[in-house]
Amino acid sequence: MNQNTSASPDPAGQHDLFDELEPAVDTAFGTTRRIQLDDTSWVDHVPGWMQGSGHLFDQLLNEAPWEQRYRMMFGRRFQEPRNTAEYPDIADAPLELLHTVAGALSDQFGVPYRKIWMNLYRTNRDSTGWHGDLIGKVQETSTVPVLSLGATRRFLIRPADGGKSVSLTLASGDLVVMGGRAQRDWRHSVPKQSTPAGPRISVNFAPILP
Ligand SMILES: O=C(O)CCC(=O)C(=O)O
Repeated sequence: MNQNTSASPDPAGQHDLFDELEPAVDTAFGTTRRIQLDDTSWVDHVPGWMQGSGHLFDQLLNEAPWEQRYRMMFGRRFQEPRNTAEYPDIADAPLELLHTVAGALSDQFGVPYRKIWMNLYRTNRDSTGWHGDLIGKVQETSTVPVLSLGATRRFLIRPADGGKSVSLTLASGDLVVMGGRAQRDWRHSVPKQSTPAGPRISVNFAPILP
C-alpha cells in the first residue's frame, strides 16, 4: 500500500486512502451482506469489493465514451440527469481491469457478463429514477451486478407497485447485486441529494441479450 497519508480528505468521498491501493477485487466476496427482498428477490451489498477503485474511476472518467442522452416523455424531449457510456461488447472495452472484473463476476454468478453500461453522476443533482433493467423484460430472473466508483451515494430499491424502499449507502469499490425477480418485481433508483457530492460512476454488467 502506498503510505502517502498527506492527501487531504475529500468530503465527497471521491478519493480516499483506499484509492492508493493496487486495484484488485475480492474473489471470495467475503463482505457480502444479503437482503432478502421477498421470497423470490434479493439484493447483495458487498462493501469494499474492489480495492484501489480510484484507478478505475479515473480511467473511466477520462477514457469512457460519455454522452448526454435524451428521453421522450409526454411528447417532449428531456435531458437525462446523468451521462452514460456503453461497451455493448466487453471485447471492445480498452481497460484490462474491466475484463478482470467481469471475469470475477461471471465466475461467481455463473453468468457470462459481456455487456457494460455506465452512468456518470456528475454532482449530487444527477440521479436515476425508479426503473427495472431491460433484462427483466426478457428473463424471469436475473443477476445484475453494479460496481460503484467515486463519490458515496444512496441506492434505493422498492416493490414495483410502490411501498417502503430499502436504502443502501454505496461507497467507492462497493458492489451491489440485484438477483432473483428483482428486475421484474422491484424498482431501483439513485436519488438526487441535497448534500454536495463529487462525481460517481456506476458500472453495470449484463449478458448479451437476444
Ligand atoms: O447507479 C446505480 O447504482 C444504478 C444504475 C442503474 O440502475 C442503471 O443504470 O440501470
